[in-house]
Amino acid sequence: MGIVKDRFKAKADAANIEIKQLLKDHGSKKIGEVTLAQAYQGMRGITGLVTETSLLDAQEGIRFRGYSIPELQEKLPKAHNGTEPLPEGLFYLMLIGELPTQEEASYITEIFQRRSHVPNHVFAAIDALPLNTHPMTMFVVGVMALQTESYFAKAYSEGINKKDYWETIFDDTIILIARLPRIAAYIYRRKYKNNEHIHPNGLLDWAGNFAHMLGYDDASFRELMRLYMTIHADHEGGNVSAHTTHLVGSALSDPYLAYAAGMNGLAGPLHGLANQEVIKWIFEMQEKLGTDLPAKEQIADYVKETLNAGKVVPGYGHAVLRKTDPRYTAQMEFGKKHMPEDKLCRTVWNIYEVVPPILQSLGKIKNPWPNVDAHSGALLVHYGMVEYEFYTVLFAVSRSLGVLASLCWDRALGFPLERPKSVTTESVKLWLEGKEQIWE
Ligand code: CMX
Repeated sequence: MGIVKDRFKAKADAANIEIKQLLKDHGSKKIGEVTLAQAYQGMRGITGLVTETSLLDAQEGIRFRGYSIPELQEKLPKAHNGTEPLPEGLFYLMLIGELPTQEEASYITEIFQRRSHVPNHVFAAIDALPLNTHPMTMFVVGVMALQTESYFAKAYSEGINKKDYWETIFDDTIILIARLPRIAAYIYRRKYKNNEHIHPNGLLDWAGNFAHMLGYDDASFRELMRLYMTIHADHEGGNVSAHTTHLVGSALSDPYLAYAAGMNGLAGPLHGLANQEVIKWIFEMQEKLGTDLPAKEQIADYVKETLNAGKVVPGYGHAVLRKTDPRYTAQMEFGKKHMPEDKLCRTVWNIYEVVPPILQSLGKIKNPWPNVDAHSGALLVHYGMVEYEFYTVLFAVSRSLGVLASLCWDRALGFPLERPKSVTTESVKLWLEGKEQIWE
């Protein structure tokens, strides 16, 4: 892990000096205010975290270290004969803050390959679960079983100096990311493919090898996995999976514990599980209407039915974004390039025309536009991956790149235990009557 680890250390040392000075000069400056509504309603818009790897703009979407998704598609290294970015390159960018060369991305590929061996007890832990267990539960159980390997937990129990925390966090991060595709593919093959497993191909890149182990060797599916693993990797720090990983990591829980906690959050239907919900919802619509290419009017009626039943339209809306998610657009472009006539993709594009005005007409939804999850499933179904309960595991493998690169930064910058203040409604009422102060 030498070169990248040394570079990370040099960047972190420089950042530490800069941040120390910044806090000395400006530490008491106010970064925002908190309203009572924000305290009660999901803390939307409160700036209270530092996450170095990416930044989300409500209008423009995500930028990773300053680069938008189209820019990453252009500038990040590609696989041989490929046109989509290598997620290893994005990981390097998030970790080091600079675009990697082709050699630097290959170096990450190589260290992931060398560290990818998964110990048998992890498979045994997954095998102990009934086959009808949700794949995300299997995945988190697999990650938790792998926690026996944590260098950080071992070093901490042996009394490591706090200035060295980052080093074993870094080692755990690399090893965990390297092993996740094998764990995820094992779950897929166990649950859906008669427990027939496929050996890793040591000549392939991280996402290409993942596609191979899942059992999809089509060159364009590998390209899809490279794009998928890149665009799902990070979405700044406040989303449930990133924030949870950061929060749990702040207790000095090791990367296995922190990442598993974050992925339990990703498994919620308002977050990453929405990708399975989208396809489930479309399949149910197709069945109900008896067609695999419903007309726009039929889609509109089905959307209204969903809303009238008190359910959300999955894949639409966002807590921060206020325009179409560029991750949706990147996938739509992939679909138009590789499968323009695919009926499910065409349905997804028709839904895009139908849903926003309906949501807008309700008058309460802040963002009627599609998010990343509105599109991903249709591309997977095209290649034959119809087992939609598995989709959030793909999201989880990708998300490891961002939340674990961030965790390395958290420890390298010496971020302390996270502990915001909470209040009770009783104390709020007393405060409103002027009888009690509710902040320190
Ligand atoms: N369908 C129906 N109603 C929706 C909606 C949707 N797609 N999106 C928002 N709303 C509703 C909210 O439930 C809320 O209703 P109430 O006031 O009755 O409680 C109201 O509109 C206002 O919500 P908001 O401020 O616009 O959105 P939030 O920040 O509260 O929620 C999100 C954001 C993503 C949870 C929400 O848009 C949603 O539930 N979307 C569907 C699920 C989804 O696609 N999640 C994936 C997000 C991306 C990801 O994390 O992977």
